[in-house]
Amino acid sequence: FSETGYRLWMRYDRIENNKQLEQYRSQLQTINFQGHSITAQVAKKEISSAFNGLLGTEPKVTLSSSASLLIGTPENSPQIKSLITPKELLNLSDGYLVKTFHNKGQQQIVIAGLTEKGVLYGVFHLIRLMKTQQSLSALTIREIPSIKNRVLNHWDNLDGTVERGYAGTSLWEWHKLPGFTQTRYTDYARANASVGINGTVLNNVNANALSLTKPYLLKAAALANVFRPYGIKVYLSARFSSPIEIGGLKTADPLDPEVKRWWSMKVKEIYAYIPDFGGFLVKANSEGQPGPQNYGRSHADGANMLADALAPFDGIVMWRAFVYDDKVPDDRAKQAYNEFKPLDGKFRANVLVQVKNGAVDFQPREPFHPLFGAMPATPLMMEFQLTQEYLGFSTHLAYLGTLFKETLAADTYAKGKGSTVADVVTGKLDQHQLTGIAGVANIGSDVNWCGHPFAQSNWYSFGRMAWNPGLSATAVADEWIRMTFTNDINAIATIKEMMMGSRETIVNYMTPLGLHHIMARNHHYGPGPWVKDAGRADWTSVYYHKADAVGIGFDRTATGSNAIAQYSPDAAREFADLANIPDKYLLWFHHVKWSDKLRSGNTLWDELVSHYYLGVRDVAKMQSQWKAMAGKIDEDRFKEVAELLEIQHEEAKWWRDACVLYFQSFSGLPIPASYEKPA
Ligand code: GCW
Repeated sequence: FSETGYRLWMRYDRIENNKQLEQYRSQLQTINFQGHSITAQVAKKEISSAFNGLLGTEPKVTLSSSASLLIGTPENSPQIKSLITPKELLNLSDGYLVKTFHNKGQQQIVIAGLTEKGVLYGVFHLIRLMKTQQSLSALTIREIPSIKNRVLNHWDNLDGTVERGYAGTSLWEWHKLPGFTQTRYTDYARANASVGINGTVLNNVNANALSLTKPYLLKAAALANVFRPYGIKVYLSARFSSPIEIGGLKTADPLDPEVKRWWSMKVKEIYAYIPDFGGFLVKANSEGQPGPQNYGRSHADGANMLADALAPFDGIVMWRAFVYDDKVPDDRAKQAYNEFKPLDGKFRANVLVQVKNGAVDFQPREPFHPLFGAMPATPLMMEFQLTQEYLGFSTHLAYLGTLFKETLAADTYAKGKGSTVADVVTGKLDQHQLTGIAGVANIGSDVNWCGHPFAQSNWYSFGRMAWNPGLSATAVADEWIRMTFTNDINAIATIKEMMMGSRETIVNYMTPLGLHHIMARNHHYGPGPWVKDAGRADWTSVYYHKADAVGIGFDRTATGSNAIAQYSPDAAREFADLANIPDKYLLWFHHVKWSDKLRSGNTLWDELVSHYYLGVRDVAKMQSQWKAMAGKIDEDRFKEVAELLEIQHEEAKWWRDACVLYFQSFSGLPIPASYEKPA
């Protein structure tokens, strides 16, 4: 039996630490688990397989109020009702309590939720505590999700391909649905529920209208049936021109009464098959997709028309703000703000505007999107990309928890210092009840789901941070390592160090100091700073780095595109001021002379070169760190990561050499002597 990584972070193997094992066994002898809903049933199943695996024994089922593990809601369990105060349950929504009580020398652990979904999440929390070998003796946990809709976006096409997917083909076997549903769908749901993900958009935002026809709706309904017990709602990407393509109408104009009627009927039909359908995700008037602007209408007109159709069923619209068009002769980074900011307050109550973390496109590093904080009257949803389109696909090791955290913690200054992006997304800053966060999935048919064993950590950390954006990237990495690889303290320290530096390392050998979008054309794998497209400035790398004999970088200050003015004055001031802007955003906002001195004392040229060389050296360092993990990790995953790191090292050199030599053709400066010898 080889370790393929299929089990993700949900490996229920016997706890190796004997003392810990004995303690858990003695603390968990009997269980009183109330509830009969489909959700309670899967929670019971989960806890039984976790106990069987981790402890090698199952607690005895009992109805006794003194069971060592008491699980339920105040509604279904009189014991829980008497133990938990109404105050503790206040605003718990789908959250939960995990508490240890001590009674006459007896210890009792209680998992309580207001809803059975909350109970399920509490069960997964207890399993996590055990898998990470935490003490259960004094628990006082009260967890409430900070964001309501925590959703994966699958860019899966109906033909089984996945746009920007690097982990095999689509998980959804459309041709066998709805008749056959594989057990893998259940494992997918378990993994999602274990980190609190509660929604999934099944199909690509570059949508095919066929996905809204009856045969495909029935397939989606079959998936929804599998996911429902795990508290996961199904959503669909809606192609805006569907009324024409599958409805036989002449127009998709959102203000046309026939079009409105068509969508209402369509929505009604969907709810007949999927009673808890989540709603629509829409990419409109971007990269050639149809949308309301085709009819001279605004994004709000389009979103509101769909929102009205969904409202009677409590469905929502997630309307993407990722719009750009080469017909708009301005800095592409400005377009979303220019189109959406004027629409603030014009959307229906069940519309979320979904904004990518940065204004260009899921780069290894971008400053936060200027729309965050700029649309106080509209709930904004965060969109992160888990699939590594611009970060080495599933070949390079990139833990993105640090990227998520960097964006969430960024200060928009929208309402003064401390107005973080996280506060915008959680609705805290502008008191929104409807909140959401999306992760573009990195999941496919690969045996290990995500391609690279470490890519699993991005699915995991997305879920954990969607639940609680306050979690630190280190804490999440720590959990994930313990659950996925080992509880060995030394191994954890080493692997954590690799993970925590991994994204910065990629930034260093790909796009240091604020450079962006210099990847090869179309597929975005490998360097392409020289790329030129005769027809389209915005598909040209040269456009983004703007290297010339004087220097390099995109002037987005007042002397350039002035994209900087889209940020609130305090944030803009920091970015505009060369003395204050963090180096990591320098060339995003400024065109800097090759000879200018940076904070480090180096000239820009020397600093740039040093980042490229550092990136390569740090991959080599990861390789030697990983080598030391031999014997501490199962052989299969050890070998896989070692070999992928080998490829990554080669490709980091490829990036470094390509970029340094290319930029040198502008700077005309030598590579500093200390770097002449390749690492
Ligand atoms: O990052 C770009 C990708 C496209 C993608 C688009 C989007 C789904 O290169 O493949 O299309 O973003 O987010 O809409």
